[in-house]
Amino acid sequence: MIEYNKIETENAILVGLARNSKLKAGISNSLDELEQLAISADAKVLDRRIQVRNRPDPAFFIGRGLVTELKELLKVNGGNCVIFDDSLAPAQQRNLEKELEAKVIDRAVLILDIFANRARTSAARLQVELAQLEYTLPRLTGAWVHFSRQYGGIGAKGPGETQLEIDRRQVRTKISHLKQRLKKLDVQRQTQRKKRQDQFKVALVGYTNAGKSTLFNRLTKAKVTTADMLFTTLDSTTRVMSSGYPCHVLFSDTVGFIKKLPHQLVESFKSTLEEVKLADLLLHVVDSSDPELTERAEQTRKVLDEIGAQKLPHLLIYNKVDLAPEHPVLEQGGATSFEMSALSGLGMASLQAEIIASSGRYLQTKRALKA
Ligand SMILES: Nc1nc2c(ncn2[C@@H]2O[C@H](COP(=O)(O)OP(=O)(O)OP(=O)(O)O)[C@@H](O)[C@H]2O)c(=O)[nH]1
Ligand SMILES: [Mg+2]
Repeated sequence: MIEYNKIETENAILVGLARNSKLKAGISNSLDELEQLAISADAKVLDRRIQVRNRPDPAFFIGRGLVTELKELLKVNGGNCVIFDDSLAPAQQRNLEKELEAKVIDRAVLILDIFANRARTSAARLQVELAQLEYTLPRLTGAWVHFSRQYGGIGAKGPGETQLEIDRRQVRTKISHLKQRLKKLDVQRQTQRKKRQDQFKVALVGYTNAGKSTLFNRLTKAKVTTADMLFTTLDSTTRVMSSGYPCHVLFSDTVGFIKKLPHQLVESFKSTLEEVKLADLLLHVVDSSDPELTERAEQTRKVLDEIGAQKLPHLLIYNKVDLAPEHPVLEQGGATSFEMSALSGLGMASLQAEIIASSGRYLQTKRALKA
């Protein structure tokens, strides 16, 4: 992946749109998350604005009044970037950049940028690069190129530099090459998966930072990196356990989900997310101490829906109960739930007993089918 030399750090203003004033508090939480994303992408956040407006302006997304205010704010605070919480149409982005004379990006670009920085395995790097190119293709115009050349930084990593020299056709060719390479990797994966046919497959899913990797490490004695930040895990890790289980149990730790995960990423990570789709049991991990617990669990379900994994049997894991013994109870569609702390180990025994029981039932069904 091509790395851009950072020309200057982004000093950014965050912008969110609330359809009505009742939704303002939710948008404010969303901007808190956007700020975390911005910080993860090495930007500095100077200020934020929420505009109440029942529909986005077709040309500028926000109203002209706010455009003028942002221009002034950028000037006064030495800002050079505006980050929108919602997806901008290519034309809105161009108009805003022209008017504000600053770089304009949206949540999707930030997420793509963080993924580009953190992807380690060749599959993850190819998948991110593909997603970036798919995102960039409709935005390849003189204006966009001009600003990314001028400012560098967020959104200019990965294929950013290439787009300066090449035209759409070349980007399309690159996309098709990447797809071919990913297809080859997919064939290798399929072969690996065939070998796992008799294993009981358990996949951990959930919003980013819920504690999936911490739980995965407890379940498998692995040492996957865990950290209090968004998207620590990008590449899936699997471990097979047999001791104490009636059959081999394959655990997979996967990439976390987030609100407005760019669809290009979901699309290009499909083969990684296949681990989830092919699981026999999902552990949906939620952070009990998260004030946005209900909404974020819903977002996870949406992504599961998008990848066709919504009907799989699942357990609901209220993690981090050490921080929030009193947490909201989710509508869980008949799923068994567990209260636990992956950090301290509280509640592990009952979860493990349930996985042992489920894998036992799986083994019985397999045997019955073979007989
Ligand atoms: N207090 C407390 N903290 C926890 C618990 N489980 C995880 N954490 C912390 O929460 C943070 C995120 O944990 P991870 O396991 O990295 O979360 P993840 O879901 O894998 O996150 P991503 O890979 O970024 O999507 C880390 O700082 C963990 O130490 C818990 O039960 N209690
Ligand atoms: Mg993780």
